[in-house]
Amino acid sequence: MSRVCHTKFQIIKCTDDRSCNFENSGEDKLHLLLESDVYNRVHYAKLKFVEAMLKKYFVLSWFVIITALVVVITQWFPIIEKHAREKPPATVFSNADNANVEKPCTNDHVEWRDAQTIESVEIAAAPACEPDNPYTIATAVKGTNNVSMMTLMESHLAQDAVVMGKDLDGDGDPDEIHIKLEVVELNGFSPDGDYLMNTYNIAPGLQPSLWVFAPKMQGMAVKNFNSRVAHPLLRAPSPVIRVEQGDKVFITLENTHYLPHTIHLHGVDHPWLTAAGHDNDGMEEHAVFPGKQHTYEIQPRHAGTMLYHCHVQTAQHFMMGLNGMIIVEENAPNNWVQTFNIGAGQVRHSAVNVKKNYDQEYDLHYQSLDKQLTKIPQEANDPRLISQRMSRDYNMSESHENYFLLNGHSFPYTLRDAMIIAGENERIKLHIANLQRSPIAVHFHGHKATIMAYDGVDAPLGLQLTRDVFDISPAQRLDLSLTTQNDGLHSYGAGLWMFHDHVPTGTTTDGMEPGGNMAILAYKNLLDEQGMPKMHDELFNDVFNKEYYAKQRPIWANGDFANFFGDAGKVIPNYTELIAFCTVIGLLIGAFILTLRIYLQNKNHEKD
Ligand SMILES: [Cu+2]
Repeated sequence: MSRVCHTKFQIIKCTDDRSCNFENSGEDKLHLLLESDVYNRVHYAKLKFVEAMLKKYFVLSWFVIITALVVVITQWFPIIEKHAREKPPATVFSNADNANVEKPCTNDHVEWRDAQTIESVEIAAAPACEPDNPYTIATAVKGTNNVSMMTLMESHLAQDAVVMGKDLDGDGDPDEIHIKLEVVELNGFSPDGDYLMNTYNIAPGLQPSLWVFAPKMQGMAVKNFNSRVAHPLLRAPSPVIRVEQGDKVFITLENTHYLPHTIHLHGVDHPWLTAAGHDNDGMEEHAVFPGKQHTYEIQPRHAGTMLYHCHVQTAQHFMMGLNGMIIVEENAPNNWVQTFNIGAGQVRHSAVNVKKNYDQEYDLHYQSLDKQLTKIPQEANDPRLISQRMSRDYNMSESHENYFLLNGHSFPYTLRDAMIIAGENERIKLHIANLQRSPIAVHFHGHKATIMAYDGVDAPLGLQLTRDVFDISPAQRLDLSLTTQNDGLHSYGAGLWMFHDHVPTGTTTDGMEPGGNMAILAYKNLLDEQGMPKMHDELFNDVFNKEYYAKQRPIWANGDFANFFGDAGKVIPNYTELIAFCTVIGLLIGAFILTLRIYLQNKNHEKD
């Protein structure tokens, strides 16, 4: 297509757009030029103009455009949120998917719950769903050297885990005790595959890596050949150790772990050096290396609730779980104490003087874990890397407490084994130790307990305070007397009374409630035949569910909550606003790209 054009310009030489030269040819000369040529010339002139403008105002113009863009985005971007404020979403009533609900009680060893006598050791009944192994208890009382092979095998303790020696004072109980502890990693990385080994769930689906002291055991660290689940003896917290006042106690740390550790006996009467002049205080400079062992020697003159913990890279190793209670019981005739209380808390064979004054006894170990710290052993398979990440990359001063445990479990698993189970008019002794990073404020619903000892030292009468909240700083211990006498002061009567750390984080798991160290002071008649509290099934369906702690479950998924509130449906956006918004943004981006192209094109022209 062509047409006649009048122009006062004549193309003298034109090889392409960039090399055209024009000269004034006078009014009398008319030339036919193709339309495209005219267009090219006009277009070129325009480009020159734009280029000049861009050069002059490029920064200014884009400052204006970007400012406009920011204004538009900040004004329009929250349209969905704005919409939710103006017009809340519809309610969705959905039946929760209960496919992942765990059985609240696994009933693995129902027979362990009964009161029984093994090897002439009287073991109290443990009504909770997951009782401790009574054979381990009997062996921990009598010593691995004083029980039958059958009991020893059932106890799963190693032959030299608790060896009882001579009765030095002739009062009918052994006074020379040899204890062996190992160090075990739970939920650690396996070099054999992409999975965790010695798994131990603190709550449904939650497997943070933990290090614990464990009594030296026989056999496999897992349940069986086909399982990666840790043997029940290997669990959090590190076991409570009980010895008698005046006993000569030898605690040997056999370091079965890949990093160096020690045992520091916090608050326990012990000389700085052993009889042979070796370290006895467990400081870092005397670390026990992997594969090595060291024996600490104590002969405590003072009874009370004390602690033991690792003192190598203390902050990290402590928070990984290498801490426990050591309780020195008052000296008494025929006082065979339960050397290990592994796990649940209830002392099923109390010392003589405790039995005289109390109906029951519990050890309550409060502990917290940092999600980041407890992930480190799962992300590397090299002790140097793990150490480097824990002590250099990880910053303890920026640490968090994400999981809160009572006796090694978070709610709802605390309902399986960490309940206090009471009858009416009982007197119960509680040993509470705060082994978490922050202070705790333990509160009992429906009860006021009385402080009997602070940090293992008996409280004088004036300091035997009766309270319903007990503030305990890190590493402190309180011995309490809890009575279930329904007098309106000590107890308000039978119930399923919750007890928990009243610091708001204490009842959460990774920020979600219910969780954390929530447990129940349950009156016996309010437990079902499995030893679980008679609570709404809906609650159990919600929390005995790994989806819940993976934050994949609706907030109110079951029962009355679900029927009343339902779940918030999707917020429907205002489509007109959304389309307009997208169009404007699209145009602005288009304009930017276009001008940038022109700018660059012309820059290239200049170069040529
Ligand atoms: Cu350590």
